[in-house]
Amino acid sequence: MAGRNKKGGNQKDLTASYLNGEMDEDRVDAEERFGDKSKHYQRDKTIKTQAGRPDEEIDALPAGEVIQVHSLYSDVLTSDGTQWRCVQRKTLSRISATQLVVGDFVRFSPSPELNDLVKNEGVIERIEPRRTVLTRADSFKQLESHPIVANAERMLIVASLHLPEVKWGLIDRMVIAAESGGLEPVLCLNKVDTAEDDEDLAAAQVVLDHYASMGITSLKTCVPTGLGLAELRDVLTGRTTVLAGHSGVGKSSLIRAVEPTLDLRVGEISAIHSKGMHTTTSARKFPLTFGGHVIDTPGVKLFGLWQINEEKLATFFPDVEDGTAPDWRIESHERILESLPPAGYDELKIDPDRRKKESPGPETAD
Ligand SMILES: Nc1nc2c(ncn2[C@@H]2O[C@H](COP(=O)(O)OP(=O)(O)O)[C@@H](O)[C@H]2O)c(=O)[nH]1
Ligand SMILES: [Mg+2]
Repeated sequence: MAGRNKKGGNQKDLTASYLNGEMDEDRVDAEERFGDKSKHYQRDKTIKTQAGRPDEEIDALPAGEVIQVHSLYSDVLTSDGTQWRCVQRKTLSRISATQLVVGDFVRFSPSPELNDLVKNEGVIERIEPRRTVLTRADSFKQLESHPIVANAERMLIVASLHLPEVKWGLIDRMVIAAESGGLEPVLCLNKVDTAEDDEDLAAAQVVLDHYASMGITSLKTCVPTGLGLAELRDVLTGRTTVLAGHSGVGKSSLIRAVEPTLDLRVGEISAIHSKGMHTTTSARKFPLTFGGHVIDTPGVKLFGLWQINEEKLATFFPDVEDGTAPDWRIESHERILESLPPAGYDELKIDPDRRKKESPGPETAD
């Protein structure tokens, strides 16, 4: 009883259907939590129960896609357009090493409708294997993997020619994060109207041509004049695209220019709110009326280069390998190489000295 009283408000509603009978494992779990058995015993037992659940039973459940992850529940959209508020089965979060992220495909058990207010709620029973995954870089370099987006097909890497000035080394990092996660990177050089002169623009074009020689496509855009917006629309149509790029480069403006009804700032506002609720990710998926989706990741400054070692990194720098790289690419390669965790890092404990060195001091934090 103490357990139920502990939950308040919203969570109580969600938990009520969760505990109401037909969900055997959770009922057992709720009862055992207050017994004298050790935590380990309960853990083993719930894993067994979950593992024993026949796959075909789960195959028959409704399928949906996670469009936003909150701290207590996730929004799951089914193909008929219904949005469900789903909690993750406790046993599921215990057996799966990875947390639920935006873009995950799931199977869920709809909870019984209690009344008009408590409906379209469910319990996620299974996360389907991910086709692609994008991870977030955290402090202490990439010592821990934090997936933030699953199953996206493309990453639109937005930079502005000036204001703020494009840093090609950071673009390289984003390209690698995309490609290593299975996403196709597309570069979007925005604010081309800020070019100082023809030479300035020509220099940027040389860089874009260099990327093209490595198979990476790019766009040049300008929101006030509409330059490149038709091409941008084509890139976004019919696919799921993650938006990447630093604040101020024009991501929201570009999306609003091709889809006037969509205001990504809404996502930014909700990210601020959810921060106080310890939400693990602020990524959010938006539908496009001309087909396809964009995923905005406000607050994510850097994507993680997860599981990239020196050898793998070299495959992203074929130009450095064959001696055709311009200086900025050589420098960029060196910088990324320096930032990679040491070989065998996953077996290392983070030592406090290393932690001190790498954690940004107050004067460098932004
Ligand atoms: N000159 C110029 N300014 C732009 C362009 N696109 C966006 N901006 C401006 O750049 C600023 C930041 O844009 P915003 O869309 O909020 O960037 P975000 O932080 O990447 O979403 C705003 O003041 C926009 O009006 C462009 O193509 N040219
Ligand atoms: Mg924005």
